[in-house]
Amino acid sequence: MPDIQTNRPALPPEIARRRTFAIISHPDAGKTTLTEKFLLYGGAIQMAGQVRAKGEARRTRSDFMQMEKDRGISVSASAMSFDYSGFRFNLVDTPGHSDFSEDTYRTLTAVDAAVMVIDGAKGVESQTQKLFEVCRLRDLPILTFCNKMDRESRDVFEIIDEIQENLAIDVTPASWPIGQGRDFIGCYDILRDRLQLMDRADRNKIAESIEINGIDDPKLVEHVPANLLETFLEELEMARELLPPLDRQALLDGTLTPIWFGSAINSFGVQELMDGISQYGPEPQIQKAEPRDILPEESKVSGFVFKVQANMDPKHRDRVAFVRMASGHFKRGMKLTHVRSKKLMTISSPVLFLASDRELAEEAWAGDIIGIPNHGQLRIGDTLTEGEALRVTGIPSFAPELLQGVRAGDPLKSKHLEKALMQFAEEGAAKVFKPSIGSGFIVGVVGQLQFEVLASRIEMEYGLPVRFEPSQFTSARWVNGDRQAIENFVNTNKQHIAYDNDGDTVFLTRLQWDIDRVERDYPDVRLTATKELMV
Ligand SMILES: Nc1nc2c(ncn2[C@@H]2O[C@H](COP(=O)(O)OP(=O)(O)OP(=O)(O)O)[C@@H](O)[C@H]2O)c(=O)[nH]1
Ligand SMILES: [Mg+2]
Repeated sequence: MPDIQTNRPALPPEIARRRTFAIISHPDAGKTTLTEKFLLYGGAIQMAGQVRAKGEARRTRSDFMQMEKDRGISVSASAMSFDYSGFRFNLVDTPGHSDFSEDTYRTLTAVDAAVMVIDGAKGVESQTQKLFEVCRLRDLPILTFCNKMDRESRDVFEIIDEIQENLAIDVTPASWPIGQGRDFIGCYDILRDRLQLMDRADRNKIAESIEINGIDDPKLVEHVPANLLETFLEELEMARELLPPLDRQALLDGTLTPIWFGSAINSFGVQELMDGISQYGPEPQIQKAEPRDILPEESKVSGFVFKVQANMDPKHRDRVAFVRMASGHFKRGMKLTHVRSKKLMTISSPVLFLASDRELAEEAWAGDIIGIPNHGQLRIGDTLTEGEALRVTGIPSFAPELLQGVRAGDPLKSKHLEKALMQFAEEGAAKVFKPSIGSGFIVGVVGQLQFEVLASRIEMEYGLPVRFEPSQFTSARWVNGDRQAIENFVNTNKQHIAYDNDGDTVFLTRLQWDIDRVERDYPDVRLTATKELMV
């Protein structure tokens, strides 16, 4: 049946059943824990590896880097695919910490929806607000999960109000919590009139679910203690009166978010959220590109790289490009045009990211996220097509805000260090500059924690202890202009000049005054804080 609003034909069923989304939130709200439970219900893993307290060893699937395991925080986005009740989920767990937000923002260009996790005790936090604004810019539909309801939480109406006020989006309750903190017993599933009871004894157990025929059903009295029942019925009545009902179109337009309440660690409320994503979440959407947008149902295959990760798995020491398929039906072995270099690439060993491992992807449809192992040809922002010169647009690149020098513990290992740094630069994990005078490297990142991640990864992945140290420079600007203009500029500013990993010229400085001076004295050169990803 054609879609009434867009007048497009219905998507092929294989595409229509795909749900591709990112899980986002302020640090620590429970994204990785929720991801684990999705995998559990998706049948991808038998028993979710508990996400334990910070500092303890963890064994979650999406936090695979050593530093993530050690610290209990996510530092890198990771993708996972699994089937759930007839749907194919492609989920990306993102890091909450703002030092890693470039990764998160890029991920948001590759998904059709976001699941926003809120800590029930904290409500809308600063990073939630920022991420929400990015979703808003892209008109991404948002589904909300209010987590940690097993603990003391804030008043439910207060949380909903805060979302409506701070984020300027309508909220509709998809479920309603019964009891609070230690008295929390479960939720009423508003969309399906069921009572879901949480089992505190077994965290991986599927909640007991009882069908309820309206709020007068005597089963309610049987299962809900009298002291909680009265408050619950009052609240539910108020919620139904004050808050809008679930309207799928409003959700897809990004003007309404349904909210589920639950406790990821207790596997509670997760299945209802997954059913909600299946039933109400968006199908694969149109991808913005130049010179024209890409429709998922186009028969020709296209996709784009939104993340590159090296050394993901010590077993397969290689570099993987994360590719969001934008259109068509991809089959393994296809030859695709790498639009930036205009070269053909045979995609012979694409992988699907499953819970515990990767598997060869024999095929993929628009909406899927696959990994393409490569030797550095594929970079963030690259588009692959069956020949047409399309370029996906809108993938952000952040300006490096902190610069530090880096040195190998063993000075004889500086060639090794260079190799490691180039790898991370190509991955997009840092900007690396080689000053034109002197030796050593200068590394630029967005947030301080990225230095720690780099140091830890260089040591783990290259066996190379390194030291980061203060640099005399604090800002980096790419130098643009014609060749002659750049040459003149370079010759008179040698002590400020460095080259990035592509060999492009960069101006390093400590003072805004210097930047102003260049702009005044060299009208033919242009300094930019970021480098266009696609040239
Ligand atoms: N009480 C309670 N704790 C939870 C729940 N869900 C997660 N946690 C705990 O909250 C902490 C953070 O969980 P994570 O899943 O790592 O949070 P995250 O959002 O992935 O964190 P970052 O990736 O670092 O932003 C862990 O100690 C979890 O065990 C829950 O439902 N109830
Ligand atoms: Mg996490």
